[in-house]
Amino acid sequence: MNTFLKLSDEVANALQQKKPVVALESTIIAHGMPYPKNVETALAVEQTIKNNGATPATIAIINGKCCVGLTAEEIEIFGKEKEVWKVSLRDMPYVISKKLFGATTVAATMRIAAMAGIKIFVTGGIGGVHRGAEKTMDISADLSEMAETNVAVVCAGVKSILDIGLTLEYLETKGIPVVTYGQKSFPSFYSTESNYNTPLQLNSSKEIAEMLQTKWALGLNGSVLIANPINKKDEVPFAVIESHITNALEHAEKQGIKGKETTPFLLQHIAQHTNGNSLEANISLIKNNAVLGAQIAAHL
Ligand code: PSU
Ligand code: MN
Repeated sequence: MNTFLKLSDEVANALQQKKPVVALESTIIAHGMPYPKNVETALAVEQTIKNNGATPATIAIINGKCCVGLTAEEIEIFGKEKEVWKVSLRDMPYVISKKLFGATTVAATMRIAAMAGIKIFVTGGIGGVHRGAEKTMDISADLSEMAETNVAVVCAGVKSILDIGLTLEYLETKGIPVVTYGQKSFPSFYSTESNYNTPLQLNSSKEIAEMLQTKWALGLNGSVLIANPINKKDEVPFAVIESHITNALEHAEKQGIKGKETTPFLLQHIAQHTNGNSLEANISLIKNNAVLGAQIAAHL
């Protein structure tokens, strides 16, 4: 086995016995939500996965190892500690060789999940093509990773801090299927709707699992984006969130926020300016995704 990989006993046993395992990322804990809600949510999501018959595997970099399956104490460190790196693919060799704390993004989490043999990964939202990317070229490594690595991603659609249309185009170019669970509209994270229809729709976890198996059996490498709309009662309507996003983007521009700081800055700004409403929506949708992810993993 890869010497940089360290599986918890729980995860190693589950994989050995071919039981369902669901990967989880750590950037959402360290850079996506404030303390202590981040830690509470991470633990609640793990519990939700267990309640639905699968083993959770939260992934992060600790002391030179890609850790798959964290203890509650380790999750607490990632939620609290200020000196945690946000690790996308390009940061992995630096953070691992320097033995720093690294919270993994969707891209890095997928790669490590694949090393461990995990096929399903649950998160809130992926990175994508940013608004204005035709000038900044800010396109998340999450998308190029999804073109390559055979780990399916369950999320709540694409957040409109990104250019949803361009992100869908990019996914199409890279041959990444985008399937929405149970509805025609492509969801936009906080809202069940966006201004886009979903390219594909499936209405059960079983059908989704069958599609994943078919894709990989055909030798078509890469991910499938599984968009799971937030529960209607918890959503923040599209128009409401849009005004906060416009505001956050203006502030980012004024303060010269660039590169890897962009996504965490926007997320934090929106959370602050929606009186925590967006945070509650975020927590609700990720638990909702955990249920679907565990169900799909069980069918695989
Ligand atoms: N979108 C969210 N919450 C998040 C992220 C994105 O709604 O926490 C995080 C994920 O870890 C994602 C990363 O992989 O941000 C993307 O960062 P970037 O745009 O710098 O690639
Ligand atoms: Mn970026």
